[in-house]
Amino acid sequence: MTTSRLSLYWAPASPFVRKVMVCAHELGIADRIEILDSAANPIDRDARIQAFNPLAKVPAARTDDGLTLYDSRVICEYLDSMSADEARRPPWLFPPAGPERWIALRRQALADGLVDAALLVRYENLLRPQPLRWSVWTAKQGEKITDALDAMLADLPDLEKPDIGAITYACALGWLDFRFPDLDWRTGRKGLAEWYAGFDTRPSMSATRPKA
Ligand SMILES: N[C@@H](CCC(=O)N[C@@H](CS)C(=O)NCC(=O)O)C(=O)O
Repeated sequence: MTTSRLSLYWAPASPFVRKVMVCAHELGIADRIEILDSAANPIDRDARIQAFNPLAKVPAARTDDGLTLYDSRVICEYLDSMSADEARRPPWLFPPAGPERWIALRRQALADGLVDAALLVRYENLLRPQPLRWSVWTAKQGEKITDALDAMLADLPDLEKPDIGAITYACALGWLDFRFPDLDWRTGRKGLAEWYAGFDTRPSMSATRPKA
């Protein structure tokens, strides 16, 4: 693999974009990502993003040699593999096939799923016209968020190992604080709150705080 830089459709508040940037910081290659401005919106799709990703969602990326990459899961693994190839070492963030990998990927799926549900609630409240909003929909997405948080509490990653599972947990929790400050997810989940407080001190987290 010869690519040394990546152009990335980026958004300051997206937890999925943040996941990519946290990975880049952990790998020490954040300065090799060229940030492209974008305005992802499901009902006003951004044609610039769509040139990279038919779904017009961020993050979406393109390598120096013209390979387009999406979604966050693919871009994060690409960055890990690119950095490992160049440094001639094993990947750091995505463990090799085996129980450690499946657990890290499962944690990524869980925390991404939490954000998917929370994003649907946000879009429902922000984008859907008031008369069309459905409280049952919002409540049921809320159940998914609660159940995902409980599952995260029961399956805490090693604080010393910032793999893709841990990074995804942290970006999801940071985004809940940012977009749903009244959710109070810490109550009754002391272990998860403490884990997050510890992970959030990493320089990769400080460098990527979400902004409105
Ligand atoms: N599974 C995707 C989710 C990406 C996603 O939902 N991004 C949001 C911003 S946080 C977006 O682009 N929304 C616009 C849309 O839904 O059309 C990933 O992991 O990258």
